[in-house]
Amino acid sequence: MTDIHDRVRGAVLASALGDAFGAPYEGGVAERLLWAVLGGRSGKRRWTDDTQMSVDVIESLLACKKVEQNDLARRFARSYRWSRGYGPGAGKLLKRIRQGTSWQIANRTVYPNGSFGNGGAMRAAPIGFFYGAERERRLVRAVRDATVVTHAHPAGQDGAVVIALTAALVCQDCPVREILKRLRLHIQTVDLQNRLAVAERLLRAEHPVLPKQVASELGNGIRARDSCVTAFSIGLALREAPFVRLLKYIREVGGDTDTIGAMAGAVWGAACGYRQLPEDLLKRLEQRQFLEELACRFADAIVQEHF
Ligand code: F2R
Ligand code: MG
Ligand code: MG
Repeated sequence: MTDIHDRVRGAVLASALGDAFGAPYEGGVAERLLWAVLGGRSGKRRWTDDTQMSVDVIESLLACKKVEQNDLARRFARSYRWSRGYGPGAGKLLKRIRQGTSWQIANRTVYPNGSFGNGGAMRAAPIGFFYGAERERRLVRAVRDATVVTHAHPAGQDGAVVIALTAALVCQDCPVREILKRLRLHIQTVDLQNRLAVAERLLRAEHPVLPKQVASELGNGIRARDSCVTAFSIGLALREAPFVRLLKYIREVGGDTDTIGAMAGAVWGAACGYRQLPEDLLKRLEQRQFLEELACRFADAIVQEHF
């Protein structure tokens, strides 16, 4: 088993764990109650739209060997179930695609300027691994192509670039300073650029930064600008800490905990690999075997393609 294989597998599983263990803490009282009912049915930790859409992306990449927008749209629409807790706009958009509207029209019908939610970023890390950081511009183009299917707004796409490029660079043990430099070259929106500047300051801080400070300075909300750099920063800051500490930190940051967990989990997994994941958490993950097999096939394909 190569190092890269372990890291890709680790990132896919850590992202699913971050989603499933973050989900019970997402949102307000009503959302938590609903999730307690839905999530408690199988006796396992149930994952949400974040993992479902990541599965769709991985299966599409394995089938098409590249980002193929029509295939992604079909898979996203086919997999949609309200009970996985999709974003409100995303749910409407996917139902329209299922009814026959093309994604090029559907992606601007709910919000005429496109969605700037974090739903494109939460599923972006696999694209980073698949394309690899060696050909950075090709990677960024592929991420934007995959994201625009549901998130036409540039901020939704910038969030996805932050997560995918970071995951790919972390896989190569790229230093944080260099990751920030590379991200700045590709991020188009002022909001995300500003968030990166704040993250750089926090990552350089001499003392550990408290979760509350991360939430107030980088955000913890459902919009890409309020969660993607947050997850980036947490994943990098805690990449040498045990996975359970990452989960605890994310709970304390609060807000969109499943998605911050999924994105920070992918960054953490790319740094630490599968072997560092706690078995007792994996045992409690819904459809563990299915996710493990998929992650393994995906890692096989990446190793064959790049190495
Ligand atoms: N659905 C959830 N969580 C339920 C909690 C909802 C919460 N009370 C709330 O609405 O704040 N989680 C899942 O959704 C997130 C991913 O969402 P995605 O796929 O980006 O969906 P959507 O609907 O396109 O965007 C999310 C929200 O962002 C705002 N928004 C986006 N674009 C906008 C625009 N152009 N103009 C105005 N608002 C825009 C809206 O409030 C959207 O509902 C993940 O957290 C996933 O776990
Ligand atoms: Mg979710
Ligand atoms: Mg979420």
